[in-house]
Amino acid sequence: MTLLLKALRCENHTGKTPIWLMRQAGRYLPEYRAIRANHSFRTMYSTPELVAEITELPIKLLGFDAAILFSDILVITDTLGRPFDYEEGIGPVLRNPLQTDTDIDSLVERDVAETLHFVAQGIKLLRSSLSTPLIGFCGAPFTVASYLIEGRSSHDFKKTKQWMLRHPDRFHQLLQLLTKQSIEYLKMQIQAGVQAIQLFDSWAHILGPTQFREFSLSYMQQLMKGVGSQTPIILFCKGSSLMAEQLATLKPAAISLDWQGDIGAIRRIVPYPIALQGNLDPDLLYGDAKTIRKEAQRILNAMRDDSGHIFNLGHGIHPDIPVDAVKTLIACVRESTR
Ligand code: 1CP
Repeated sequence: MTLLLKALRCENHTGKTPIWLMRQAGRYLPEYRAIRANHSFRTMYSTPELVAEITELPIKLLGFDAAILFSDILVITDTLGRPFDYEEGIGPVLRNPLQTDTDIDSLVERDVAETLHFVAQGIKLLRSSLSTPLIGFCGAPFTVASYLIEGRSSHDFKKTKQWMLRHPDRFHQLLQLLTKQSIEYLKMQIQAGVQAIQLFDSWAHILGPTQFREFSLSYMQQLMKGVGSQTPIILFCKGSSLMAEQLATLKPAAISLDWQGDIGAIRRIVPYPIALQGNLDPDLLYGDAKTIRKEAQRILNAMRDDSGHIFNLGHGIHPDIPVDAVKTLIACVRESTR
């Protein structure tokens, strides 16, 4: 069994810590940018051969212990007839965001396997060539709902919160619809061959504990139930250091921590066999080799005797991080023995 899958069961007694990074298949790699120069983002994630090639890039170039499927959390919006485009300098932008709560009634439910067939095809291609486990993923319903409402990334998510508070029934209806589509989507990924799943609730940090439970956690729970317990599920939230205790009540295979919390201290409130993933501040990769090593070692030391630690960043790697910084980080994790 691979290091990642052992750690996801809290059964890693090899003395080595697996490492992969969120957004490892992305813009900090010159090889990614070279492919991107010739293709739109949409072409890249909807062409199975390109999906497979880009997913494998960081494995071949840098030697991570796991691959994450090259795709995006927003592809699911296509299954509700609300596609997004990627606009340079802005990010993902919905062509037709939800303007009022009654717009929900205009959402058309499309067959997930048919609409997103290229994802399954990409996974199947990867299964025959990839040397590491493959992590599939989807956005948590709350985060995807916020994109559907805001139309793009937002600083304050005001529209989302207004909708949530003024039309909670409608908001629940939207979350429920996204949950249903996401279960289908994850089942398709599992059937095609992913060996683990990560749920990204990137904007959960805007919620306090009560709203987090009602509008985020309960839908992640439904997703986990719908997908079944055969495939390990990693829960990532921005805010997961604060929400760790609540996330642990769902008994996921792992919780992926943002960088605000002390991973050693959080382990004391997250019981085995829940693994912990994380949690280096992504900005630290702007530092010199000495700084990167020092901070990575601090995390490794805190988790020294832990059979369920997966090294990762507290959020995605920035597009302008030097590849050498990533090499330094990987070398540090590889050299350390527990
Ligand atoms: O080439 C380009 O210009 C497109 C850049 C890009 C890339 C490489 C986007 C647009 N998405 C991706 C890939 C991606 N997105 C992956 C691939 C696998 C990996 O290497 O990790 C994954 C897992 C995602 C997930 C994703 N997309 C999230 C959740 C993770 C997180 O960072 O919080 C979110 C919020 C998105 C939306 C999105 N899509 C793209 C960007 C740049 C963003 C975030 C921007 C924003 O809304 O602020």
